[in-house]
Amino acid sequence: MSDKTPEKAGLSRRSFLGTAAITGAAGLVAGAQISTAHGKEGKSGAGVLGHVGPGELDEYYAFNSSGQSGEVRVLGLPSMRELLRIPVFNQCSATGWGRTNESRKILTEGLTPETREYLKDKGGVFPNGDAHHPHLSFTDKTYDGRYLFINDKANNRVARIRLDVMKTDKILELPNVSGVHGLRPQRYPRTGYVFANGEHIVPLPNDGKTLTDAKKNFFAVYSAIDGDTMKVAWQVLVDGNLDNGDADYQGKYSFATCYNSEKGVTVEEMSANEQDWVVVFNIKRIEQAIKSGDFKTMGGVPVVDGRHGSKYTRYIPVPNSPHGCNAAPDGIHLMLNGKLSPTVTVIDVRTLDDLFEDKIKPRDCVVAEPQLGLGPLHTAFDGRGNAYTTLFIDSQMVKWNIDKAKRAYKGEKVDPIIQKLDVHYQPGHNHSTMGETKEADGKWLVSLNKFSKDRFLNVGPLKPENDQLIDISGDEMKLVHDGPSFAEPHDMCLVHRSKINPISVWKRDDPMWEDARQIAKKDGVSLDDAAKVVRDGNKVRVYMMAVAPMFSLKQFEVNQGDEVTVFVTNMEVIEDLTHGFTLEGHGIAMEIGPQATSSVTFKADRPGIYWYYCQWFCHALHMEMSGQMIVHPKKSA
Ligand code: RUQ
Ligand code: CUA
Repeated sequence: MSDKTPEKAGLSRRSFLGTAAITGAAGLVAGAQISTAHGKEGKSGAGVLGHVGPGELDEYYAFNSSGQSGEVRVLGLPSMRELLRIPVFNQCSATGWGRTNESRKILTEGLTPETREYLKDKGGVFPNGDAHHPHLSFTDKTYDGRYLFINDKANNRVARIRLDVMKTDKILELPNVSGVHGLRPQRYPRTGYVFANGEHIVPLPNDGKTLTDAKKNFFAVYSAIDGDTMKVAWQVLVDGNLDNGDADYQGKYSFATCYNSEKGVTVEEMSANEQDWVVVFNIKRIEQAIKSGDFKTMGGVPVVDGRHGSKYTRYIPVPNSPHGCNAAPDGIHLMLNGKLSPTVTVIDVRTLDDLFEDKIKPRDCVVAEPQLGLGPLHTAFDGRGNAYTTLFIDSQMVKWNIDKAKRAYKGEKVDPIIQKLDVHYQPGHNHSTMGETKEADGKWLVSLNKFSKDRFLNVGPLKPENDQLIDISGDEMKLVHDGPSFAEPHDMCLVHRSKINPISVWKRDDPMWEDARQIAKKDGVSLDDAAKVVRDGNKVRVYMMAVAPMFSLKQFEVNQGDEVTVFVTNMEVIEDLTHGFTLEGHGIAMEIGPQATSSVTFKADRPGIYWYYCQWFCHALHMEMSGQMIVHPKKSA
């Protein structure tokens, strides 16, 4: 917390609030009361299954992607209560994401020059995203609580969310790629790389000069992003397309499934082959290729040729149009979910060194291929040797034993299937608590179902999805809870709360508003103590503070046609005391968290009086927390 509290900034809280009477009302500030009352730990698993009582805290965070809604949602588990929405690729009416200068910088700085040019007369930022795969950063094979990464299939981007403040801080557009789909961070030694799959095949460069002959001219590209700098480290050109991916537990290999080895453009063409494949990427060899210059620079990044015959990749045949790709917490097994085949193909990653040395054939890496049911899409794990696979067509979750599946593959008469549980309906992803880390604890499983049909009150033609909570702590899976969710969570990470330690009050030196800090410095003001209007030609910069229930500027005046930037700093030092700044008639609203600064730039081209107000209910006198922008009309010539 900054030592620049309002008192130190020369503004006593009392004088800032104006009267002692109003100061007395400060006791009605919600945050002041809550700050000492911490909830009790939820008794998850005890008492009523999955029930977390009023005032009790959940044991797990669930980070839920939101598909075409473009955001990330944070839930508590097992209660499945929604706690937060983190805007990422979308525009947010509450927080001003997409409108504030801070968010627009993040939304624009990672775009390619071509996209920036394209968006120039279209508002400068993409209005949408399609976020499928949220995954946290790792250190030594488990979550380290630093970041969450997520893909945008719609506009070819990867975003990073800071988990200390639960805000997006970087968004990178990948060049050479069409449809960023599968995404996984490196598990060991740390993240490290964030691997992202290009799903659609396109000509390279995709500049209109080549438009036909997909088989010969179209390609997919695999990307490794440096998770620390959020820059592309390298890319690999592959045969076929790429769907989902994962990384191993050794830091040696990463993987991507391919459902279109045919390089078809119609459904018939894409599903013609009985087998497609999983591509295995040899991270060390690719790093050496980058060092020794065995790459082409395309779209400003190094691209290694990983097509058939390359020493950087291997293609292991997998039936049939495989989808999900899941590394087991035992660090040994990789599951490739057959989708059009009723099987899951299991690879032993310890065989991969020999595969790259050409001592064995690709299919020699397969150690099991159990028949599980129709439409296997994704697999989760309990850390006790069992796997849980979603069956999209059968609308079931199947629990099976990895070791038994291996014995059956060798010819032993044993059934790997332990239980099939009906889910409602058509599950896509599933995720188990800590299930993609070495600390998989086998307590809960969520089935993310694509259809809810009759499970909830009818809300018209657009039904919610249904994220179902399943207790997997015992021998039998037990369905515990139906969780409706709006369009359209794909995947979810279930993280023990001990891994996540967000702050409640921003630090004044946070990099989020570094630009604002620099601009203020040039104007000779400090964001921490400002109540000031600076005119600079036809640019006007307005600095103000927010402390319940007032803005430090009750009024500011500009001329029609001025470019106005408003900086608001929230000087509250207690938790859960967010203010807002909404300027009526101008499409402007922003969130300002405790000790944060937010800014917004707009053209004042409507003469008149416009009220601004705090849109976050913050005080008994919240309605009074307002001020006026006076816009003087242009003098007619
Ligand atoms: S995919 S339903 Cu976009 Cu994760 Cu498998
Ligand atoms: Cu500040 Cu409402």
